[in-house]
Amino acid sequence: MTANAETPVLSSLYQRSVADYWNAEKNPVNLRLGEVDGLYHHHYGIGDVDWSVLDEPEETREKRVVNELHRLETVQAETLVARLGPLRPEDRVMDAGSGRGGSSFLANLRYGCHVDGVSISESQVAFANEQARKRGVADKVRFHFRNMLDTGFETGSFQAIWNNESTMYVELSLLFAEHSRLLRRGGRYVCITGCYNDAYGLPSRAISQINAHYICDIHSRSTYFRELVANRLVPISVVDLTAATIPYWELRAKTHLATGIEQSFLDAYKNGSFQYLLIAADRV
Ligand code: GPP
Ligand code: MG
Repeated sequence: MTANAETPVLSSLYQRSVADYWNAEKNPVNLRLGEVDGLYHHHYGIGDVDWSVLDEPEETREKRVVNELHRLETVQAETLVARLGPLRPEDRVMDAGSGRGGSSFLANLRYGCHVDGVSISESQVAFANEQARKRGVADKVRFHFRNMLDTGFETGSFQAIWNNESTMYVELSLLFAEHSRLLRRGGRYVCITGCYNDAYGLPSRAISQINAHYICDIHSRSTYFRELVANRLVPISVVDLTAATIPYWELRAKTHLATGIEQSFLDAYKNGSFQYLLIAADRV
């Protein structure tokens, strides 16, 4: 449970339960997709769907479905990574909640930069470091068993930081204080997240179902902007990706890879109570 005697990585029972989930997680919807090209994602997809994959004969259908879902998830990660730049190869960036490493590898591919990924799941960290070795980028892309709320990295040492669907596991006041400390002035923060739409009041039932499924705690839209600004992170662009992610969920719901949470996402997005947002901010 500890990285060293003074600073335990996991600081609560809640964090322990999240770590247990990810240490044990082996969903085919993540592993089969990752096997396509070695980019293992733990986030959802965006963009137009090629529906012809569902018309395939049985022998080829599963493979085409896997490729199509993976393509949509990679488009999502590339959309996030594009907002981190411009970055130089000597720049250092951090992937907060790095999972099996997919977004980190894409950032390194695009910019050649140094990437540090952090996760409270030791299995994910080991998996991602093995991927880095296999891809021949272990000198530049490294994964650490650390807590994104208290990373231990040096103040002002990062040019960019992102969370790809990992902010719902932490209190944003603590997260953005740490990001603000780590980013140098003029650095960039980007997240893609699902948030509840507080124009409708408290979260809907579907959002409670998503929280229970992943052991997370989806924040309201207003919490993001309040806590960003309170921590010297000033939004420069906000993109509502809700309409762009619905087709991914429609496809996923119709495939052998569905996990049972698909209808909750579709209900929440379609009734307006839930939004899928990209937020980019500058550290001032
Ligand atoms: C999991 O990705 C992502 C989360 C738990 C974050 C929750 C996101 C929201 C927008 C609320 P995954 O790829 O591990 O999930 P799955 O196994 O369902 O594909
Ligand atoms: Mg997934």
